[in-house]
Amino acid sequence: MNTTAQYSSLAFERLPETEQLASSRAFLAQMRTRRTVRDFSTEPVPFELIENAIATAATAPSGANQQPWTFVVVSSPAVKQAIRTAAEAEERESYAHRMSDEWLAALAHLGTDWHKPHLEDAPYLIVVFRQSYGLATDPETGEMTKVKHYYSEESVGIAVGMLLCSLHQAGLATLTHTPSPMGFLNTILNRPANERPYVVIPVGYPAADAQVPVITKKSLDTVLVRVE
Ligand code: IYR
Repeated sequence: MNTTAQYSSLAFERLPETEQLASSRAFLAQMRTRRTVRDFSTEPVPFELIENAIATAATAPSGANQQPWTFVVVSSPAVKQAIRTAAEAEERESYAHRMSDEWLAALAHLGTDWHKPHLEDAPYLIVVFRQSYGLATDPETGEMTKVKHYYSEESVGIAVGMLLCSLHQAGLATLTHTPSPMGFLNTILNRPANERPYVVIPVGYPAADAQVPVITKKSLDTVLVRVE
């Protein structure tokens, strides 16, 4: 018997099946229009859209409900420029020397390279940090102690998925960008050692002439396996 858990009744609205289907189909159709965008307009975006997306992400399930995430929202042109400069320096090195031929070949159809103008053009960068462990004050000694976090990679991945859905639903474009290595983000954004950069997400409107690579998604019958 768990002696510390406390419960309340679940608030759950059972929908009629027709409504379930309509809602599920509408969401699918909406999500199918999402594309990763690399060409951003500098047009400003209402901050509440960013705030609501982060509030949505923060409802995600997480290991032991530890919510091991921090979302840093950057709109300062000087800080965006610093991030771009550092990211491009790393990416330049990666594309030239660190990525294998196999990796470069796998990416070729996306047309990416080390240039990252979107890091300055997009009105907001959401930099997501994963808290690899937590920090708590020991009530007896008053000292800061480390708290182990469980499944933090999975937890932050789920939260980022929900963040991307919310931003798309709000009519915004995103790019999931992972410069490698990303340690410079701790320095520029002054984040503590328990926070590891997870992904940089430029957010905004697509540029008027934005181009996207022609790609397809795997068909349902190749990704869905039924065991009945
Ligand atoms: N981080 C690099 C390279 C890159 C890697 C993968 I895997 C991609 O799907 C796309 C890009 C970059 O951002 O260009």
